[in-house]
Amino acid sequence: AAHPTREDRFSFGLWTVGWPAQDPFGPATRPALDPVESVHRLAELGAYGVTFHDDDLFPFGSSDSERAGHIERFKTALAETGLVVPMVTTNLFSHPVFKDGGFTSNDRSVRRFALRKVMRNIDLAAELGASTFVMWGGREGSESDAAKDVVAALDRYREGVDTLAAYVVEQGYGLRFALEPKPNEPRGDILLPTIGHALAFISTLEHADMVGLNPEVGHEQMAGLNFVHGVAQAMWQKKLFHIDLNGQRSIKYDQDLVFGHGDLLNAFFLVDLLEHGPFGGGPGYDGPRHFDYKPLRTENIDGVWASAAANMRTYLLLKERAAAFRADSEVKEALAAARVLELSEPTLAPGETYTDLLADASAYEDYDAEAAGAQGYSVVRLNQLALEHLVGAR
Ligand code: GLT
Ligand code: MN
Ligand code: MN
Ligand code: MN
Repeated sequence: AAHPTREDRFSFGLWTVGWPAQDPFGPATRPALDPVESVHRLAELGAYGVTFHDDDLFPFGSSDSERAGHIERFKTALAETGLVVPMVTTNLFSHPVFKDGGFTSNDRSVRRFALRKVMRNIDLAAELGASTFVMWGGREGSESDAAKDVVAALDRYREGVDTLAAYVVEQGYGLRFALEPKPNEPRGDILLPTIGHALAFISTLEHADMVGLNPEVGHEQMAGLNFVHGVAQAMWQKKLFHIDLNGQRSIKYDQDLVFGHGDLLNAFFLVDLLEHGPFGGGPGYDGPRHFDYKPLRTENIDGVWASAAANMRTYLLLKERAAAFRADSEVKEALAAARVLELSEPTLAPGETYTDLLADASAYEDYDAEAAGAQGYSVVRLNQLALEHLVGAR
């Protein structure tokens, strides 16, 4: 059962398996990978989709005919393997022109160039049948509070997303945008640093309905936040348009580990939420299970494909364990003992108003707060049952 198939809808960025493992302290340890080979290998391993930045497919500055040639080879590989392109994104962070940002560079000409680069790539995304267009603003930010007017930057960020949304609507493209938060790296501080900041920003947009999130496991964890909580709120606000699965071990640089190779218990509850929805009922997540990770710098090409397979196998193993957790009668009893499902019951009765609440002496005047304060919630037993399912002890 832990063998991936197309129905599992696993997808990978070309930049993940294709990362040659250069870092700030040393050069690449692996040769460049041909996107065509990545498409074939990912298909053989059981993925259904592949995603990319414009610059992953054709080098920045390619002539029109070079660009077309790269796209043609890629399309042939897609046709040969049946892989689809569910998501496309734009590189607004590598070239030095973007060193102070794309949509929010202090230099207006850079902002205009960035919008044009994205529009061109939106056309390609539509041509390839993608449904989601990710925007990760890695260079939108600063290292100095003197050097960036954050209020003006947010105006320009909104202007950029509004302009691009209007373009998508007027072209009749069936695309939705997914903003990807990250707190820092490569900038000292990045705008829209967390799921919460991004959700608040989206609520100010002209086309807020077509803009959601692409949260990444490690990015919330870099900020010390609980990824499951963030994803749950994104789902609650119907903004979980896409997801970047990977692993991170605590607050430090962006590790982009294999999914589950970081906070494993949080990964278990994440898969449980995506697959089964909240405990009290409601939909899970039905989009692609997209891996955004980096094969370790220690690995050669065999290790690259082993790590791609590991992402999918870990997800499927956690999915199995989560299903067993949900089906276990002792877990059901423990959920009831912890009163987890009681939270789905509205606090006021049907038709009840605050006037009725004020008149209810049992809610306040006669309420035994001491007794309620003395009760236990049996959380440890429930959590231990989850852990035992996770490690295969049940
Ligand atoms: C880059 C970043 C990722 C984003 C990608 C999309 S690019 O690798 O670190 O988290 O998802 O632009
Ligand atoms: Mn990351
Ligand atoms: Mn990354
Ligand atoms: Mn990502």
